[in-house]
Amino acid sequence: MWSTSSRGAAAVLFLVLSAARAEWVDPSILDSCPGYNAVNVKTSAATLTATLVLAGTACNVFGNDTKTLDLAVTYETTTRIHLKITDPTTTRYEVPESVLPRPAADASVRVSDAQIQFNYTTSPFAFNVIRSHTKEVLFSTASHPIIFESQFLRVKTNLPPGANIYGLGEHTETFRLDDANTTRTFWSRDAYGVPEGTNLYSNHPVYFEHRPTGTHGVFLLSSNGMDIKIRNNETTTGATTLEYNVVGGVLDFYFLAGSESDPSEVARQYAQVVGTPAEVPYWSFGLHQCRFGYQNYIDVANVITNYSAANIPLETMWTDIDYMYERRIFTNDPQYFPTSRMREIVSYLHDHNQRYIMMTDPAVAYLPGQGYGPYDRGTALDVWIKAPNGSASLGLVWPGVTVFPDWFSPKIGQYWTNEFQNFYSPKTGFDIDGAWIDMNEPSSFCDYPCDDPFSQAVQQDLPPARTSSPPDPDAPIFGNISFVSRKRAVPNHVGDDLMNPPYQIDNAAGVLSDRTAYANAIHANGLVEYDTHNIFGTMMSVATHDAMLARRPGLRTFVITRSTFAGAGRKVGKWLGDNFSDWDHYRNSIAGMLGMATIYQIPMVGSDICGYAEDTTDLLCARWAMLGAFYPFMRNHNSDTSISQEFYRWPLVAEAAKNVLNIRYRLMDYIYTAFHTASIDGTPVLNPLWFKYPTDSITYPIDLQFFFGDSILVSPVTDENSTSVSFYLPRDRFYDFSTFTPVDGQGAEVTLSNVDFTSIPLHIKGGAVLPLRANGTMTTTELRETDYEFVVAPGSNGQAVGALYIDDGVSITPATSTSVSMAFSGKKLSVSGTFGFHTDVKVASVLFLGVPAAPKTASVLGGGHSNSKPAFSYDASTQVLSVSVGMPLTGGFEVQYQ
Ligand code: MIG
Repeated sequence: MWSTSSRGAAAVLFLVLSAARAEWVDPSILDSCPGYNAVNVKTSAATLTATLVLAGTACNVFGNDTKTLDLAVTYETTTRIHLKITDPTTTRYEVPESVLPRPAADASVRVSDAQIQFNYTTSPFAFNVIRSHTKEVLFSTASHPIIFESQFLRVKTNLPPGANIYGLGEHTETFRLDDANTTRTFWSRDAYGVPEGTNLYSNHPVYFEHRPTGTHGVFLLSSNGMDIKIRNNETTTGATTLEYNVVGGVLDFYFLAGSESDPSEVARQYAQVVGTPAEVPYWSFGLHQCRFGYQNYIDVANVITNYSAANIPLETMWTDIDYMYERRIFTNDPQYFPTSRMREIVSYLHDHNQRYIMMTDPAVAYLPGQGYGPYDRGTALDVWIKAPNGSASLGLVWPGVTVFPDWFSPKIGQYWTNEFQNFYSPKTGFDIDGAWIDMNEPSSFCDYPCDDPFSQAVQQDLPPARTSSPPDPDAPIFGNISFVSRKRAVPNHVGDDLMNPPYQIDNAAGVLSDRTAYANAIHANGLVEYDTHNIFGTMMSVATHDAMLARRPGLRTFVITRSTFAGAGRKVGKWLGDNFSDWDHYRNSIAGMLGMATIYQIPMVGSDICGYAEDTTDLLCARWAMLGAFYPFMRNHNSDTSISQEFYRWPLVAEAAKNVLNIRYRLMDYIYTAFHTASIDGTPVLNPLWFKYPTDSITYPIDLQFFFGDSILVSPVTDENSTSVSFYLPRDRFYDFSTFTPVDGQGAEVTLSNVDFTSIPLHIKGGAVLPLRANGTMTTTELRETDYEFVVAPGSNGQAVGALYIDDGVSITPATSTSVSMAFSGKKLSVSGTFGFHTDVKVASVLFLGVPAAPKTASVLGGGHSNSKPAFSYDASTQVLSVSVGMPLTGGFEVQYQ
């Protein structure tokens, strides 16, 4: 039920401040602002509305306090409360529905059934969100008045001491944020080196808070610049708190109940708000090779050749901006990357079931009257972001002075798709299989104030000259949618200072407009970059997804972006940007990836394997190849000034890569199935340990181990040049993946001191049936023709379950598919499901793990393929029983032993 208590007006200190241009304000000053009283409270069914009236003398900290506000609270589902506070007198910016469609509310929700409850006091207005069952307070603004000014919004909640907070990325912090002193700033930034403690490329203002009693989530749907501060040293109370300081928009919160027992539930609930991830093509799980600095088409061809010579399966070759003519998008250098030779390379790849991807940047070279089609066509369609005076807003990027596409322009879909179709034409151009989009924070090299990008361009000598002469043009190779933004009123920014807002967020780049598009730049629909900066990358992502889809209708797209906002995973994957080739970045790639895959619903994610900037080493690269095999998106990439680091460059690294790619490829249907499930309901494809052991508090900070899918525990060696690793094995049944031998976790650290540089510790969590593919193929196309080996790894209760989803691997809506469930108990594996997808592939064998004694008999039961005496073998030292099965995937079957 709606519950309220009236605490009477709190005695507060009224402090009137001049609108200070301060970055730092004593929290007690904000806490002594008057806040609001709730009047006119109305409830109907699952919705509460009220008017909030400023409860005293305005404190006007960073502008004028808004006198009256509208509050609307809706129980949208039994697990989700939506709370919005807006200004009824003016249209303030909100993230457009075209960028993030809002979920519908379930009209039949009864407040009494909700798993979380909204409680409030009226004077002053404060609210709590509590877990209905346990009455725990999950979020509470009590004693922290809400502040609502034109360019400053503040909401603050108490947290339990030692709160376990995850999310609020993109960041390079530990996966569990430091509750003592974390400031997370949200303002997309080209964050070379991905430094800790700074704002990075992407913005996901959502956190999950975990307690032994449950996990819940809080999402502030805002793309405005903000700081979110977590502190545990409140001066007066010593309390732990989380505080939002936002420079615009409205207060638009989603509170997610999560669950008392299964942390992954909150991930699914978040997916109900921002959408589930796009299904990716099967081939995209193969190995990707890239670098900045392939000098010419011969380099590209050689890398492809060398991978195959080294017998390392290369699925997808990439080309960075090197291919461009003078670094202009939608052009190629006719001498270094001539169209005809590049078309040969792409045909070669396609003939060998391999793929090709090229980079596209957002910024378009500003070259009026010089015959540069992409600029001329965009100008004709009027699709550039504008400066306040109506001219195109200029930046400075790779090709020199640039304009930026306006993703809100009504013609932008037409423009972008047309450029993609022309340049990436299968018939006459570059027939790419996926797209890579970069610099979409958007990044500019122009230092603020960027009054004269032309002079800065001269100083920076852009584009840089080629350093080698062009190759022989005949050299032998291989010798060896557009956005439909709903009409909405232009947000009212009268009187606002967009360039220098009174509250300055902690943007590591400096002022809001430094090295990016100006905050006062205007979109076709009247929105300003001040509000939409953080969604630029996501809008480019959607436009690129649409363009790729137009090239290949009906086929899943594969787009990898650098900048994302909440919901981007519906369309694209993401790489974690410019890390360094060092052990720190190797380690913290796990936390970065877990954020994207587990919390933000962008599971197609990975870091640059072996490191991007500076020089890698063979030992680092070997370790990283192996860790990277458990990134959903597995790509080796580095910078133009770094030494070459393709896996074949060192015998040791080649061997490590081969070993681990073999494992990854065997697991490919397992992870593909996990992605399919994720695309339906948002179940995470990677799991931090605490997701699986939510009451084991030792797991809460662990971010050097993780589960790939539900059941493969990855525990990489984490120390420089070391061959030993201590990692945590929860109290549970595991199996060593390399031998399939049972290992009983004791809820303690295990030390392995003999991990050579070509192996990585992996364990299967008991309770799983894994559908493994066969060993040793060079492409995913071949892999899909190999038989399955089902591995039954029972949990401590003797039971195991698994799933296998198969389809054509490329269609958005496959004509047929197969969904198999595997269940093991009492010495019997039962396989059932629907078997629509035609394949000649069989389940060749079933391995039963942890079988304590040799069985006397085995049998296979399944229609015409039953076999009462299948061949089987048992290894007492590993306790593995292997049964020959030879079952086609046309119907259910059973395999048992006695
Ligand atoms: O200013 O395209 O993060 O992966 O190699 C650097 C060149 C631009 C940044 C990307 C990186 C890419 C590089 N790009």
